[in-house]
Parts: sequence; C-alpha cells; structure tokens
Amino acid sequence: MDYKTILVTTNEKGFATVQLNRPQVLNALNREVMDELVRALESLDQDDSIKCMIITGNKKAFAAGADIKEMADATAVDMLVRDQLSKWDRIRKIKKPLIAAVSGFALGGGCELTMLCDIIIASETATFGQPEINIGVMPGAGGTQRLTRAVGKYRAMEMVLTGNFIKAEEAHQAGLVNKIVPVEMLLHEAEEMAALIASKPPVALKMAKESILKAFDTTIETGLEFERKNFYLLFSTEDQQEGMHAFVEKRKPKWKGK
Ligand code: DAK
Repeated sequence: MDYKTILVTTNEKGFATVQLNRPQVLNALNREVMDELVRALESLDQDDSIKCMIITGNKKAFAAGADIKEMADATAVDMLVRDQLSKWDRIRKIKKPLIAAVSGFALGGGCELTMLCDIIIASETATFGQPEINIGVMPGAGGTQRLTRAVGKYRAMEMVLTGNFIKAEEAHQAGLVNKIVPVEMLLHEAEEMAALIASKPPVALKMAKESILKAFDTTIETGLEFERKNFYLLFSTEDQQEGMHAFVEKRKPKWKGK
C-alpha cells in the first residue's frame, strides 16, 4: 500500500515496522497519519506472515502529540464529527502484539499511542508527557486512564496537571517502560523482541494479549474466567499439540498458526 506519512517494512522474521514519518513537525499525529497508521496496522493484523508489529518514530521524536495546528480552530462539533477516537479504538482492537520503540518526545497523543502498544522499549533520550493542560485541554485518547493504570494515581496526576515531562529513567522506574537502551540500539532491541515474539505460536499470542488486556476492564473473577476459556480454547489448536509433543520429543516446534 502507498503511504505518505508512514514507512512500513516487513521481513522474513515475521514482524513489521511502522515508522511515523513527519519529522519536520516531530511526527505530530494529524488525521492523515492516524488514518494511514490504522490502515497499515489493520492490514498487517490480517497478514498471516506477520506475527508482531513495531511502531517507531525517529531519533528526536516518537510523536510530539496530535497536530495542534489541525485542532487549533476546531469546535467541539468539529472534533465530534472528525471522530478521531474511532481510529484510536481500532488500534486498541489490533490482535497482534504491538511494540513501541521510543526515542525523543512521546507527548500527548504520542504518549497515548505508546500506551496503546503492549511493550514499550525506550532509548535513553525518550521523554514522556501529557502536556495538553498547557494548551487548554486534557488528554483525550486514554491518557487519564492508561497512564494512571501504568504509573499510579499520583504520578499520573502530576504529569497531567502540571504537563511536566518524565525522562526514560523515571518512566522505567514508574513501570511505563519495559527497558531502556542506548539510542543507537533502540531499533535493534525492538527488532530482537519482535523476532522473539514472532517465533511463538500466533493463536496463543493473540489470546494471551487479549486476556491480559481484559484485566484492565473487568473484575478479577470475570478476568480469570475469560483467561480459563482462552486457555481451554488453545487446546483445540494444532499448535498446542505440536508445542507439547515437540517438548516431549525434545525437538523444536513448528507452528502452523492454527
Ligand atoms: N502539533 C503540531 N506541530 C508540532 C507539534 C504538535 N503537537 N509539536 C511540534 N510541532 C512542530 C512545531 O510547531 C515546529 O514546527 P515549525 O515551527 O518548525 O513549523 C516543529 O514541530 C519543531 O518543533 P519545535 O521547534 O517546537 O521543537 P523544540 O525542540 O523547540 O520543542 C517540543 C519540542 C516537543 C517540546 C515542542 O515542539 C512542543 O511542546 N510541542 C507540543 C507538544 C504538545 O503540546 N503535545 C500535545 C499536543 S495535544 C484526540 C486524541 C488525542 C489528542 C487529541 C484528541 N481525539 C481522539 C479526539 C491528543 C492531543 C495532543 O496530543
């Protein structure tokens, strides 16, 4: 597919990389980027040769937020009619694991986009923040909810109410980031993680992701029931048979993805 604001690459290791590509505005997420990003992720989600996707930016910015110039003159009705939230929801519904590889600014919608991913790998220069308060609004794509779940009430309050940024190290300590690596190693590290995940049985990957995400919007009782059902369901896959027999026979499993 032809994209103007993102670069998509796939490889034989079974993962794809989607790079946000509006460097002149620090990858600000305008409607075109969001549209292309969603289309790319949904198409990769349907592609059997791809098991996992990386979303990244460039050295200076993962994304400095939604495009302020595009929103500046919008009315509430404009925002409603544009219905950008539905695009964010579509990313939330991507079934395959998403890895955010973050260098530089991940602010506002950029920070919210990293939190829609399942694993966040940051370079030493990564900076996270929800500075919407400085431009008269507040987070609108999950920042008050996912950030709070990730870093707890008090840090989330501080970040959202002051608009202050946190550096990679603090984000790591707070539980927002899986690991920190030197800038020049960022993509390599994300690719290693993506290749490792891509080497696992695809149906189990999807069900594991779905079950973990369920933990965020249900009671422990319902979540455990959901987990149990997904667990039993995996016993109807050929990959369960293959995985367990390969272990017993001391050989490497060959996944079929069914
Ligand atoms: N939007 C548009 N342009 C941006 C931008 C942004 N968010 N961030 C940076 N740019 C542009 C700058 O205007 C500048 O363009 P030129 O002046 O060169 O034309 C260029 O990128 C380089 O930026 P700076 O010159 O400012 O670079 P510095 O290194 O000096 O500063 C900075 C970097 C990241 C500290 C600074 O650019 C900055 O504060 N940027 C804004 C950060 C911010 O406030 N982000 C939150 C935006 S609000 C929604 C979902 C989500 C959202 C809304 C609705 N729905 C589902 C409805 C999300 C909202 C947001 O994210």
